[in-house]
Amino acid sequence: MARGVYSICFMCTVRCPIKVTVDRDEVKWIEGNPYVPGIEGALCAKGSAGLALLQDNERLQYPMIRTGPRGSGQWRRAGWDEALDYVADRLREVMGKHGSRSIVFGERTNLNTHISKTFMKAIGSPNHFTHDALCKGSVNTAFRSLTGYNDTQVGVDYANTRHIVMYGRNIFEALEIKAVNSLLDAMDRGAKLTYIDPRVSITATKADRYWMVRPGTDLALNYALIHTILKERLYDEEYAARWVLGLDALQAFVQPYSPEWAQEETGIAASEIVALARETAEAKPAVVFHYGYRGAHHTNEIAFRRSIIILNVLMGSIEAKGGLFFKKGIPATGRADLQKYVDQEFPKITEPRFDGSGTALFPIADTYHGNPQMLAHAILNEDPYPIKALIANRFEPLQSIPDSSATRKALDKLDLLVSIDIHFNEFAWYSDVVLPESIYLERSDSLQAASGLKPQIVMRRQAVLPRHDTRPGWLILKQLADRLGVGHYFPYKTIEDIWSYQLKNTGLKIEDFAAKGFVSLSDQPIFWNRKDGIKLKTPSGKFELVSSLLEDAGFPSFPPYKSVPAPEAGFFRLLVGRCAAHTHVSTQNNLYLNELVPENELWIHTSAAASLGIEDGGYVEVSSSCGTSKIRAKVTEFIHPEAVFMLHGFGKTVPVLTRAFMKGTSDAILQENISDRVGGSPALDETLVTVKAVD
Ligand SMILES: Nc1nc2c(c(=O)[nH]1)N[C@H]1C(S)=C(S)[C@@H](COP(=O)(O)OP(=O)(O)OC[C@H]3O[C@@H](n4cnc5c(=O)[nH]c(N)nc54)[C@H](O)[C@@H]3O)O[C@H]1N2
Ligand SMILES: Nc1nc2c(c(=O)[nH]1)N[C@H]1C(S)=C(S)[C@@H](COP(=O)(O)OP(=O)(O)OC[C@H]3O[C@@H](n4cnc5c(=O)[nH]c(N)nc54)[C@H](O)[C@@H]3O)O[C@H]1N2
Ligand code: SF4
Ligand SMILES: [Mo]
Repeated sequence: MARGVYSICFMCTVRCPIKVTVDRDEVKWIEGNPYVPGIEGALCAKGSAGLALLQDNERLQYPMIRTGPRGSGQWRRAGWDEALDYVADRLREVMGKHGSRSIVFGERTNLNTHISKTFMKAIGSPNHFTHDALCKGSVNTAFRSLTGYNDTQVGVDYANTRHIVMYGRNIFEALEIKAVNSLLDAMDRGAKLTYIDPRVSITATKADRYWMVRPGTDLALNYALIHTILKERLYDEEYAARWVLGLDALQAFVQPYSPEWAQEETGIAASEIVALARETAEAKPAVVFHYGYRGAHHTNEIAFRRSIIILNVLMGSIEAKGGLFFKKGIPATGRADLQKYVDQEFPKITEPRFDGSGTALFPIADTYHGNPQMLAHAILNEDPYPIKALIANRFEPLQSIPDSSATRKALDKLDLLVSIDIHFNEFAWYSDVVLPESIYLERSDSLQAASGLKPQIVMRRQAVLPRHDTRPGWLILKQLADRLGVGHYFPYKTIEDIWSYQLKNTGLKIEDFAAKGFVSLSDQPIFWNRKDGIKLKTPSGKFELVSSLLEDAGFPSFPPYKSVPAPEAGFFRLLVGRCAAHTHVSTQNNLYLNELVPENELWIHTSAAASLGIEDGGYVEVSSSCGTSKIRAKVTEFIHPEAVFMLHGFGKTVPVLTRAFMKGTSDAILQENISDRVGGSPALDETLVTVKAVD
């Protein structure tokens, strides 16, 4: 008989709650969890394609040890004991010769990150990094500089907003189901959407106002908005008087940055900029200037993200209904937080991190996450010390870090490459040992504390038995730890042991999750009082426009604007992004999703294409200072003439991925590895490329 299993989707990182209908160990149907407001059965295309992932015979099926040269595709199947012994032996050798610090563990944050971090603390290495800096490190630092909280502790009240402004936050393609549904409902009730992007994305087509900004100049636009808001006293004066530190300094700073000045730089009419300032002020405090993720990554990104958050502060929208809010965690509901293995006592690690995070290179980046873009530099230059082994878990160094040829060269120097993945990604194919994880439908994971206006705890529960000889990540790491003599930090055998450990002090039980897959801890949204109750964590207890975090590290709070020159003739700024049918580098070979979007194309403006003799659908060669690759052209009016654009995640060179093999190209081949050293993110939209027609 069919039964419903409540769990959490993992076709992308958003982790929507789902209901999986299972009959005799077969998945019959996947839908959004009907009990969750804003989800109510909904799933995106990728979520539905979980069925194709389960049945995919091109995914990793058993542990493997390399037998030929790296990348040759020569493997032998191994049992788990043999593969784990092999990895543990090599790790022990490396640690014996070069110390624990020579081992690096990189992963995309996931429900078991507290276990991966435990693993690294147990073996005594400071070098656990996450993908965070590659995604939104500068957003993280910008929030910390202004509020003392990082970006994951902040949310958007889409449902109640009256006007939302997005800078390349392409929410209708780079989507989160609940946010999209809530925003569409708000728009039905009259909320306005202003969208700014050098490219006409799907979000642009749904906006009330769309501006094709000149690439990389959004900061000029924001300085002009702030200039207008302060000059016309459009801000929330009472809120500013209570909560803001440095308003006078900001006012003096933006004085020269008039809308007329910004018009020259951005290509957006001064009158339009003034109109937006006035319109958003009318809707305040139910206004959101979305802080974004991946749009506009440049070396001055920190200043751009701060300017967006400052606009919210001026509108008094932080902790207002319809604005931004600080996410409330389990303790805000009077219960103790989940217990984490990583909070145990470990021998102290005194070595610095390998990636410059928290040292002179990236002094104020978030050391919890690190700066993975330094991987190749650190390995090739043994700076600050030799690295010898890399374990990548749910992370793809060869496609997710800019300048893949440098990364590959660096990997060649390592003694051990281990991939914990579900697919043969480029890194897995190049590694020495592959430890295949069971997919999300075949495994349970650690509980997730879902903080928000109404905090919850959510459970991923196994729906069916593993189809192949795969294991959950939390078990793989424990079994490695056992072999390295540090198994006592992993006091569990089953997932129930992990759940009980996590829930120990909360007053909740595993059974509480059976009915709906989650436990709600508050019926009412928890807002702090905007008059006197906002618990800011900056030293001053205020929104620090003049930031102690920045200034103590020697960085100005308000760096003067540097004009962005138009690329020289023949050059274009390479912009990248996502589409609704794919997740980063993970889904290009999925049977269903590959059918929807089989390859990426290079968007190029009609006028530029005409002068270069490029035809729509024809092939072009794209070159940067790092590499060259071939891709089909999409000739269109819908992109700024200074830019070209491609989707991230294509260009697979692993032959066993028959559906995605050699389709399109990888942006990481072309992107130069330069960073915003203050915020911590690589400047992924900074690279200039040339384009020429080829056969
Ligand atoms: N379908 C799908 N959804 C996802 C994901 C996924 O992989 N697939 N991933 C999730 C993750 S991890 C993330 S970080 C988010 C990313 O969410 P977004 O940041 O919204 O997504 P991107 O597609 O990277 O969009 C970047 C946009 O910025 C624009 N852009 C480039 N340069 C500039 C500029 O100078 N100014 C402005 N204003 N815009 C510019 C690009 O043209 C592009 O449209 O999406 C999340 N949701
Ligand atoms: N060049 C370039 N680099 C980028 C970006 C870009 O646009 N261009 N975007 C940046 C952003 S926003 C982000 S968030 C990061 C994302 O960077 P990554 O984390 O590297 O990307 P993903 O595609 O999310 O997943 C990486 C790997 O996880 C595997 N995987 C999927 N599910 C599971 C699972 O259940 N278990 C295990 N063990 N593995 C699994 C996939 O097969 C894939 O090989 O990339 C960043 N880097
Ligand atoms: S947005 Fe889609 S793929 Fe991502 S978790 Fe939600 S349903 Fe799954
Ligand atoms: Mo991301």
